[in-house]
Amino acid sequence: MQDPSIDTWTNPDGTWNEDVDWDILQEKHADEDYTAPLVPDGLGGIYSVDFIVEGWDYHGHEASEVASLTVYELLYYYVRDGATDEADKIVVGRDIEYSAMPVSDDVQKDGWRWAMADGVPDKWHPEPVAPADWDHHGTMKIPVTDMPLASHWNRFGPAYGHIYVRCIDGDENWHEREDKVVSVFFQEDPTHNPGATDPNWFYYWKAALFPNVQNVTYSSARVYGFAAFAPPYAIEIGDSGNLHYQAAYNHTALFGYARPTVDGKNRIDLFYSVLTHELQHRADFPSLDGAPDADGDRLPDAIDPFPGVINGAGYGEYAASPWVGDWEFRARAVENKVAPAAKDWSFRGKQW
Ligand SMILES: [Ca+2]
Ligand SMILES: [Ca+2]
Ligand SMILES: [Zn+2]
Repeated sequence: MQDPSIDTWTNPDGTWNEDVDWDILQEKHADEDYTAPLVPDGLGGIYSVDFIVEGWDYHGHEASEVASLTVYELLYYYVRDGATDEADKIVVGRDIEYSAMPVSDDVQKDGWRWAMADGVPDKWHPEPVAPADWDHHGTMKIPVTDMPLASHWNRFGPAYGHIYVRCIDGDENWHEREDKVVSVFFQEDPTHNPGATDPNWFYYWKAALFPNVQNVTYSSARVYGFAAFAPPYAIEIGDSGNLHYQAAYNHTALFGYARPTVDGKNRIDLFYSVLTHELQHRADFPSLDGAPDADGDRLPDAIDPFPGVINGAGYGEYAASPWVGDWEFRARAVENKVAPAAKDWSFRGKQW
């Protein structure tokens, strides 16, 4: 048989591939590399590839006998949060369950290694929990010392969640995959961040939503929030910035919307709302600079929602104060905020 030649193989779905190798035309033989596709779902992680070599010329066509090759996939079963079994979602400091398996038991598997793909710098360093060493399945955990700086809050999520796993077969061949991508979350707690003193939800949400706003701190002494009346109008945010800690919110129906309720999905919204509220106070507090103020409540007529009435909004909690009620009205009028989901990588938050 003269040239040309074509070698041919089957895909896992039964279709045929053809690879014209023009070197074969000259050499009549060639070494070919073949990268097997991943096993499609539903085939149980195993399939056969049939190879034949065909050739034809002006005189005719010949084909070799079929040579079958069995392809095993190093198969992911799951990488998930251990307590909730949420697939492809893991949380710093919580147990992560993992499992992968070559499907054939007639091939010895050993030398397992699990990791998260290295970055520069390396972001996550999961370690095995049980058993004490890596295996094809088990539990691992990312240490809380891996929590990133606030300005690196978007290292959570899938950005560095690439899972790497490898094993060795009975012929001492290494097999590895790193195409599993999981999203990494943080669990809200009072510490566990490089800032050390603030709750981590405050630490990360402040950076995500208000990265350039200064003089905002967390204070456990505050219920909701507080803005100082004198420069630099420092703001303190309390635990009500997060419904995880406090269910009730003392909100009036004056603005025609319901406060967010506790449903496990809106803590970042509460933080966004409370800080937006305090920032309105910060904007208003310096406003009285000799401008007309008919009712003397220290809100100039131009921005006083009730310019002729002291505490025109009628806030009962401010009845003892001669003037702050209408300031409060302005802050509550702007506080109904919904945070973009992309800003929230908290466990059981908007992207969980
Ligand atoms: Ca006024
Ligand atoms: Ca007024
Ligand atoms: Zn207020």
